[in-house]
Amino acid sequence: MKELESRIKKAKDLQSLEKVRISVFGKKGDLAKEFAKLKDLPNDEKAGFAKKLNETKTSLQNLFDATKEKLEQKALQEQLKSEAMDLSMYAPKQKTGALHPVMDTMDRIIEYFAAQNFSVETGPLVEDDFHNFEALNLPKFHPARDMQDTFYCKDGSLLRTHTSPVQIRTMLKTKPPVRMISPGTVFRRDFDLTHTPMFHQVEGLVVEESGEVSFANLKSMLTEFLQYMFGDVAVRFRPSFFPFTEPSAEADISCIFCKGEGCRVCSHTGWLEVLGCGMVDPNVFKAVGYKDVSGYAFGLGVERFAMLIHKIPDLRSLFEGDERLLEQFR
Ligand code: 2U9
Repeated sequence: MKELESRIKKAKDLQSLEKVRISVFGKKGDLAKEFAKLKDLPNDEKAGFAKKLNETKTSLQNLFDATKEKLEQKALQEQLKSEAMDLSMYAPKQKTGALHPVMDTMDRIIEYFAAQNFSVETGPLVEDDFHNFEALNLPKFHPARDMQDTFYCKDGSLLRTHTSPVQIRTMLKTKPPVRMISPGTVFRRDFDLTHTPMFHQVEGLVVEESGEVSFANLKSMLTEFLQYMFGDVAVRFRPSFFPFTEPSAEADISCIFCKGEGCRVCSHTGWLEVLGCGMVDPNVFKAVGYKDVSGYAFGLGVERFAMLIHKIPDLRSLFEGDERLLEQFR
């Protein structure tokens, strides 16, 4: 009995206690051996021996349970100590990313038109002469091609100068009606204070049966869009010219900096030009084989929108990757 007690007490951890448990309480353990002696005892000694043995077993079991609890506590304390965190330790600040203001603006524009049932179409950045120019009423040697300073590849392919070829591709593969926008990257050989060789556009196109859409529809649709993007602004349309639309117009909003009073940003006109639009020229429909339809289209530069919305004065800062600018959009 004393020997068994000391065996339990000597266990240093839960593993060694488990071994002791098997050797004392197990099927082939010391207690089992003692109980086995019962059958060989004379009947009158059996009851007394069994009683004593049961008392011994209970007392060993109590000692075992207490020891187990003590060792479990010890193990827990050791685990807590080894896994402890030093909350005063220096931790460098983690930088989190954010959408670039141009992408954020693009997403807002896309969300607006998607909610108005426009499909969102994309196309290749490397285009051919037909989809980028010819089909858009810009035949070879047309003076309007000078408006587009183009990056050409040696094989005659080119970097698209606008997202309009996506509308051409969409019309070539689907029947009218069409209600789409084409957001994306475009390229022009232009690099100065107000132009970068790569920039972003969102263009839109609506085509219906002849007579179903009018310039008035275009004006009201764009007025609502511009007021969604810029808030409580006045919108006006001025006649303009684009080879792919006729009639064409440019849309202005009342200056968001001076509320139309006149300031340096709006060149003291009270107005800011924000997009171009018009009724699709019949020659464009002819190029894609659309008959008896009418439609309107518009195009805008996303960088200009982002600069106006966030009051960013210098276009080039959008492309420099300077964290001091980007940090402000987290
Ligand atoms: C098809 C038919 C017509 C797209 C249009 C504009 C007017 C326009 C400029 C805005 C600023 C380009 O990024 S910018 O410099 N765009 O003014 N874009 S109408 O007209 C289309 C397009 C495709 C088939």
